[in-house]
Amino acid sequence: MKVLLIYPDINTIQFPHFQHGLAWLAAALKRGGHEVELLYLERELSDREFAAELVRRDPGLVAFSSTTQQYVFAKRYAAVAKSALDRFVVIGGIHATIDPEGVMADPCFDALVRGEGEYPLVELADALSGGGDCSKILNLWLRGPGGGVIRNPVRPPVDLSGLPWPDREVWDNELLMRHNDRQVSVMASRGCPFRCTYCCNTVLADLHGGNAQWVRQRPVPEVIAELEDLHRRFPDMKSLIFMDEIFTVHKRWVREFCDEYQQRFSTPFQIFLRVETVDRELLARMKEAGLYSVIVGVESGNETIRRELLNRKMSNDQIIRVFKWADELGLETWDFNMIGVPGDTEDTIRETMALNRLIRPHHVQVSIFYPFPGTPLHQQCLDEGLTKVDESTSVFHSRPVLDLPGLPREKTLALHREFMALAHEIEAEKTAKGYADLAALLSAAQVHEEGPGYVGRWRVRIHGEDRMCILMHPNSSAAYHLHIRPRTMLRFGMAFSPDVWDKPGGGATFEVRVKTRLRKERVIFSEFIDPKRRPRDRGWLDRELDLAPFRGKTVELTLATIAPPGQNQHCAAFWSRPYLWSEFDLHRSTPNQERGK
Ligand code: B12
Ligand code: SF4
Repeated sequence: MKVLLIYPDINTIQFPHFQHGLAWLAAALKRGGHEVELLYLERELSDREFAAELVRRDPGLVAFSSTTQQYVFAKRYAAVAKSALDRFVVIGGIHATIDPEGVMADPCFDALVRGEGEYPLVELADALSGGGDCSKILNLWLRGPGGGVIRNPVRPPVDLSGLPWPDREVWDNELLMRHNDRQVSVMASRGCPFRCTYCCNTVLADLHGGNAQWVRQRPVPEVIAELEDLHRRFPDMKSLIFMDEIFTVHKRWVREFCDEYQQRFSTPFQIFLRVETVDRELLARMKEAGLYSVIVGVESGNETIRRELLNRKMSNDQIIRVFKWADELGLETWDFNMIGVPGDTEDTIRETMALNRLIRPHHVQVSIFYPFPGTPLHQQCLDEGLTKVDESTSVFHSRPVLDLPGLPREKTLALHREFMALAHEIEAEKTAKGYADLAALLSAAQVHEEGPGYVGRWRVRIHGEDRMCILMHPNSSAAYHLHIRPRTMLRFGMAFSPDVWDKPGGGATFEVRVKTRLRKERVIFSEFIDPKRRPRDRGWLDRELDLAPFRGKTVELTLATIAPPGQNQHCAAFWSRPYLWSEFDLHRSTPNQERGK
């Protein structure tokens, strides 16, 4: 039977990504003899477009996968699917798992799968194609003959060694590579042994018989064999990311993995970790094996909120220590923060900001808390009357949904903006390159702005690559007084925000000018970029200028953007990571700089 997997990923801040759940489902279905296609909805389709796509693909079974914030789209397109094709429509994934009653109340779904879906989905496809009975499939909820809901129990967690590797064929791999900086995603385990009150893992663990059964680590040789296959498939991969919730759960496993990995591969890899699960020695061992970046949940800087409310028992000291070790070892660091949790006040949010100032990650992510149904913290929010209605939204991470005593929603939003500005500042300083990072030094530059807010520091993501930039709407400029060392290069990238690529208007000229004490200003670089008309200009356009003629001198160096008169002033032109670099800075380069990050 042909199964169409549908994954809405609309209006998120994410770029198209590889999703392991879908990939494992596709692999299991193919092994079961079924045909599989994936419809990755990265933009909103009109109902008519969606129906046409469905009719063209003509599946026997329509299978949605959805997170909570994407459920509005899943529900809408499921209704369209029902009327366009009238095939069996099933939904799985985290939202159906944590809010099954809510999902079954929507008549557009014939059934849902709670928890892990490989075996239930294959059994459902088998039953539907062979005319068998699907009413007793474990994990499946479906409509019974009298209109009631049949709620089958959940089977134990699957044995990961019994599954085929996640399928890579149903994906547009070139698109994924392009959008994710040629980073390939892999998973060596499922589940997490911790029980944070806001996290769906806690619900999943309970559903599958408790944390002990829920956490499963794939054997090292199996993971290595899959990595060998991935290196063969994607010879131009730049890095790997292990999407495991916590990569460092079992220290002994990590050491065995590092031994094997280091012998075979040189691809840098990135992981998620929890601070209690590592010590300096383990971090150093992973770094030696190829680790270049760690992603760490900090969530709150207030220890009481973190311990009592979020059930995260680590201390601030532990967090500070791990970031210090990472810095000493030359690892890139990311952290996740959450503001607007019950109990948060302006003061506690400022404590979270202060902790970030201390640990100074290379990338700081700040979300506004959203209570996911089924989690203990969601229940607490309901009990305390902090949230009223279902405020599900696809942009929840930047919109508060709680009414907290002493912290009105507008205040949470204002603090979020302030935290984001701090994040940019920390990142600019931390990722400083060479001996003069012009983005970090912007506040010391003499800025000419054509209008208010025309020049500023921004982090921008294009084709999956984040960069710290100077936004410079034309006609504006920033002039720096700098000493030019021997053998100095000016490195920078030019770009336009993807938001304007398809808007009317033209391009702009990026210009670099230099003035010395004795000579008047001259233009040493000028290039016109127009992503609206030239597809090749859609991306980071990196350049390097040799500043040898100015060695030993103090100069005024100006970056400017210029648009044709009266045109195109809001074209969102960016200078990405402009910095001066001399050969003597070589010893400062880190693996991330080598990767061009
Ligand atoms: C890796 C990951 C990501 C990746 C990949 C995205 C993804 N959706 O998986 C990235 C980094 C892109 C990401 C981004 C985000 N994520 Co995330 N992410 C995860 C994480 C840690 C693991 C997911 C995973 O791969 N699990 C392993 C696979 C094998 O399991 P699975 O995906 O659940 O799939 C299985 C079953 O669910 C089922 N199944 C799934 N689909 C279907 C469909 C059918 C028809 C059937 C039968 C079965 C079925 O079968 C699969 C195989 O067993 C989960 C945590 C978790 N435990 O789920 C959070 C999680 C999914 N993320 C979450 C969030 C909030 C986000 C962001 C919104 C964060 C943000 N602020 O930007 C974005 C949203 C992006 C998006 N469109 O989903 C929440 C979602 C909560 C919710 N209720 O919706 C989770 C649950 C974490 C949490 N806070 O509790 N995430
Ligand atoms: S450590 Fe991370 S994955 Fe584990 S329960 Fe807490 S938030 Fe969820």
